[in-house]
Amino acid sequence: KASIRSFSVLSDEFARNPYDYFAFLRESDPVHYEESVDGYFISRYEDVRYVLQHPEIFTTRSLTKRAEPVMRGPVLAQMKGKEHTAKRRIVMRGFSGHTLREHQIHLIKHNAERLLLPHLDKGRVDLVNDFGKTFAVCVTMDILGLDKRDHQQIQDWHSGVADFITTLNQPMEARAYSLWCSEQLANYLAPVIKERRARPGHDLISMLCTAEYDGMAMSDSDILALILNVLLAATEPADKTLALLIYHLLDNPDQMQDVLADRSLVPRAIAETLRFKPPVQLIPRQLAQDTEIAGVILPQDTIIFCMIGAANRDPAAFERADEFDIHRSDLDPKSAFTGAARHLAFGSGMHHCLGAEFARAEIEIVVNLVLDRMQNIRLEDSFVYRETGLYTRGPASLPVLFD
Ligand code: 2IO
Repeated sequence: KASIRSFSVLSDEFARNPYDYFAFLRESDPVHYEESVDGYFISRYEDVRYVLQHPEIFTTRSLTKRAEPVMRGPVLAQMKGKEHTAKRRIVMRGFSGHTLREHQIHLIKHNAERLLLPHLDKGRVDLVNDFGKTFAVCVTMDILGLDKRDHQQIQDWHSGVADFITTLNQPMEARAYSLWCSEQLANYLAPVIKERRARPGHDLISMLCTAEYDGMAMSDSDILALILNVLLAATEPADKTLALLIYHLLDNPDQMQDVLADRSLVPRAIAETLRFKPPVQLIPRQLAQDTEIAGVILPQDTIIFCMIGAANRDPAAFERADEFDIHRSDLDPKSAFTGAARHLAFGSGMHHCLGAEFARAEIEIVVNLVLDRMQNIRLEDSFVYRETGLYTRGPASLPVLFD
């Protein structure tokens, strides 16, 4: 199917169906060099896990170029030591702080119901473009405490910023547009930060404004970077995960029936979707020293990309790894959303996704609502399934019909 000399992660074939090439990469080219990005793509489960669990060797320094220009300051993934522990805890409290739990479940439900309602009489909805994208950005805006009347604006600027981080060779004009979007977000958020410092509420921005690190309040630019960090990390993968889950249940009618009959299977279905098709397919790292991976010696400063999708389908880690099976015995829905997860969709080690538990709640609530309100849910007849994205990846659209 592919040969080492001609294969490229940037080819049209790979973009159409990367899953077809994962076995070739793991077996024949586990440390694949890509000239145009001057980086190596790591595809074996064991190697990817090792990389993610050794942040002193495989650093996040590459984010200074990949993310910082649009994030306008360091994100959590770039931090370490005391600063990382303290700031991660501050952000984490905004997502899952025990006093606010009920409130968060309520806001997820409220947004899902409000945004689904206008489509229910029609018997048709595109779960990505008519619902998922708006749902994802509205939930994030509620967590942050932003005015949802501006959701379209924020969604557009978010897309521009996400494009910068997730495009491997971004053209110059697109880059300029991304930087412009980032600037608009900064201008939009500056007066909000000012106001929350003066009159804090219970939202995440207020928590960032009032929290102290090392006995000091955070600067406006530190807060801005963390707001953009949350905006991106919470929004970008959410619509993709929802659409991937619904698609694979529709594609496996027996498993759809099982879930409809027993909703306690929903967390399993989420976890299996994340293993089978992680919405974040790549995690970049940069070498602090000369290092060997799978027999290949790479020099200090080398950029590498962990291929999460390929690692999650490694037969060395999962049985029948290329099959979508919510009942698989090597998947534990209890640990799947914690640092002890076997699949690598939330990363692994010290930077394991802090929003994992929130993501589970968000997807669980919206999937249950979709299945409750849309009887006899099915794909539109003429629909041709297509995914887009190499870095963050998901269905381009998912038009479903229901009674
Ligand atoms: C925002 C890729 C959407 C994160 C990123 C610059 C840092 C970090 C991630 C995830 C998901 C995004 N990286 N979340 O891979 O915060």
